[in-house]
Amino acid sequence: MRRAMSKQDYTSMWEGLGIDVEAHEGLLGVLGQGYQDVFLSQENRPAGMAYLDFVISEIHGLRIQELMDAKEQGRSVIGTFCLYVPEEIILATDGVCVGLCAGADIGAQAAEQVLPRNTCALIKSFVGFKLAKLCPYVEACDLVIGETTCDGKKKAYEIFNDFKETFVIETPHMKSPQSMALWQSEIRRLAEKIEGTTGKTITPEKLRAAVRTVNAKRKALHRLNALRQATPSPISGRDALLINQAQFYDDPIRFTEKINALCDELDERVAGRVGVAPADAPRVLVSGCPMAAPNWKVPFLIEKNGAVIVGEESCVGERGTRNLVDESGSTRDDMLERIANRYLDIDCACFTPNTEREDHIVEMARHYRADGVIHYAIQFCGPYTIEFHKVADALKREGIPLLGLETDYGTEDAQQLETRVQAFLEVLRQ
Ligand code: BJ8
Repeated sequence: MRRAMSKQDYTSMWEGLGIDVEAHEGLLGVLGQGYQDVFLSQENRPAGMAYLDFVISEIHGLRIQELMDAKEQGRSVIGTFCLYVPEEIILATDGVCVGLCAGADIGAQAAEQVLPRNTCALIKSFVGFKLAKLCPYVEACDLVIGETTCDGKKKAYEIFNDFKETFVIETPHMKSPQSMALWQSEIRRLAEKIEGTTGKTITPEKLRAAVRTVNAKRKALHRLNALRQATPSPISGRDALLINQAQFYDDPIRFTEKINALCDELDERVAGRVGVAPADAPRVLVSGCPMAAPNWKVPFLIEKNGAVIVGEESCVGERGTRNLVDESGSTRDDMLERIANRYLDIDCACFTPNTEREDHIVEMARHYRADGVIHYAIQFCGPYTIEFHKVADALKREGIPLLGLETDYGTEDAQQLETRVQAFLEVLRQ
């Protein structure tokens, strides 16, 4: 997003990573404009969002430089695609963890050379970014970790592995004692692989410190979420989404400090009833597939039409941060077990049955006093498009209005989506 932001020239760093600098320049130009329209055009933003503007402005610049510096110091960079990969284990080897799921369709053409066209946009995006040489994060990684969540991802990793070493862990699809035993052994296998890659041993002390670091980050995000219960909401849904997206790239300790400082400011806003939208603006909960950066289309459409998003039931949102790891373990195995327990609680639609997710959506709608729910599914995503039916039943039983949207990363359907969003918000206003 250089055009809008960073002054420094990182060209030689990108060239060293094998990035297609010309195509990458085009990407940054488009994203810089999008950022301007979606975020910087908002009125009455909290001052603390300046930090997030800075993070995003340097997301392919200074942050990549930090990763290269870390590698220089003998630390490894490990990429992940999914919430089921515990960041704690990577941090315990002094590694840097980066989230690689991509939210732009710029590499889709390249991806379609190796993937069917009717693959979900998220998968096409991460494969396309690699094939089109557009992502400095992937290139900086010493290893990437995949998981057997949905069919599309697990098959795409076989192809991705031809271009970048990808270690795949088996995520179960049910939450039985047998699944837990499998999952715990997969977590131990992952820990051994990461130790092998980084050349560092995971000690109980390092693992404990890593658990505390990630728990502190999640607590800061819980604090942010709690503040969004207020009317008027002290922060927009777009900005909250941006924070949730940035947590996958930024240094966790610095990020936690900055989000806590932002929450101090939001505390004052709540006390003074300062909000980003009028008190009678419709309050919307967004639920569904993850919105990886820079996928901002749907939240922008919702908020530009006068509503305020008060929560995200998503992996880039509350599904990703809901539970903490129990910090009480004393041995390495104890702690790995507690980590496994926490991660198997995540209610991704790849699990069956997945009634916890229905319950969480209803709970969140009540907790954030949402007037309605907008369910967002990426086209061709089997788990979330199919689970929509169950979600709709659960919300109907509770009398909570629901709009279901299915879309991709393109802009062709923006007008049609906006018309549907406007009609839904009209219903909420009445
Ligand atoms: S824990 S949601 S990050 S798997 S949108 S690729 S499900 S076809 S991203 Fe996910 Fe982990 Fe679950 Fe979260 Fe497949 Fe659907 Fe595409 Fe998806």
